Amino acid sequence: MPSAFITGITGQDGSYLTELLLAKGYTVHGLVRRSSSLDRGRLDNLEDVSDEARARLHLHYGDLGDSNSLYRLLGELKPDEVYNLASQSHVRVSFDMPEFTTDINATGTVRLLEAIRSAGLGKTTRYYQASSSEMFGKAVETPQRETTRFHPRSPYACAKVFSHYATVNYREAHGMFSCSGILFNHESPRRGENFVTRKVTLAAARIKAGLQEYVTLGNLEARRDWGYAKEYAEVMWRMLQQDSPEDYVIATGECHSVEEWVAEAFAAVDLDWHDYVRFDQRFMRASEVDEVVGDASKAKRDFGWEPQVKFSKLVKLMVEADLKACLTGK
Ligand code: NAP
Ligand code: F7E
Repeated sequence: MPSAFITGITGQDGSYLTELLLAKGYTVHGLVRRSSSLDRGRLDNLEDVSDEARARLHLHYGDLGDSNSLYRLLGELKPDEVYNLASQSHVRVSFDMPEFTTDINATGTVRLLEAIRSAGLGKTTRYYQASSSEMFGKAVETPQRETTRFHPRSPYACAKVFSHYATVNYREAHGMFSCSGILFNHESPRRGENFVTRKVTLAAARIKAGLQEYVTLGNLEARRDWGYAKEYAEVMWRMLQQDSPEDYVIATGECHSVEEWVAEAFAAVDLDWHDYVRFDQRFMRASEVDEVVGDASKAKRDFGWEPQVKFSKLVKLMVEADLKACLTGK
């Protein structure tokens, strides 16, 4: 049975990928950070995982900032596949903590790649890097594809560009099966509560349920290509099953403004958003990504990938999940 090592396993994507790999019969090893709380809500609530499958899930303490833990774990576990999903993933926060963000999102990638090589796995283990549409930033062409030049606009995006090229370099220099998924924004009911999509669907649900009065937001004009995280996690696995390592853009090809997301979410609970949204300068960014939209035709051509859930369906499924949780208290 194949085995996988996932960094960032407690995050949105890590939880979906874990469900998928367990369902495929993998043994899954996850890297978890020590924290004062043992709350790992997403992993505690994995869906459709039998007791037998859950017994194949193993969590290990470590950190992308700590080489020793990575070297020890890769040496001991010798996984067939490594998925590097861990990062300080909040773009706005990266302006407050640029050094930490660079250490984890950029240097952390090299620590992990070197740990794989040092364990003697450089020619056998397959590596997936979580690259991001934020790398396109002030985009030089629309839509963005694998060949579009990067113009990062935040410490987060600069670090992701570094890791993207490190992944290419380990492929070219050391012959590793290392590849990047350049994933555009992907959302779900498991999305962190301080990303704009979830912040808004949660607020709409809570306001409807009488638990909240209003929500404060920043730039409503930014435009994003939002897809469904569950579908995007499946692509990560698919990329590692190809005959050769290649990078892929994964996107829906549809672009909507934050304001459109807000309007759709409040409409889903029969409310007019104008009555509930306030502006707060704190949520503005020093340099913004105004608009990104992806062209995923390479993924469609090579392995038939096409998104099933797009904007309206996605907003609706997230609002419904938040409303249900508000009303049932779960
Ligand atoms: P997320 O929910 O924020 O999860 C991030 C994960 O990284 C968490 O498990 C977190 O652990 C872990 N982590 C953070 N710092 C770490 C460190 N120093 N050492 C070890 N683990 C650490 O992010 P996501 O949405 O699932 O995204 C997964 C990856 O894809 C990230 O690399 C993100 O930058 C990238 N990405 C995301 C999107 C998107 O739209 N979601 C798009 C493109 C790329 P804790 O639970 O302990 O905090
Ligand atoms: O912001 C605007 C904000 O934080 C989206 C990460 O997963 O996707 C994500 O990065 C837009 C921005 O996502 C608020 O200014 C307005 O223009 O939800 P976000 P992001 O920055 O696009 C990429 C692909 C990643 O790789 C990242 O890891 O919404 N916005 N008002 C706001 N954003 C937030 N967070 N909060 C607000 O109140």
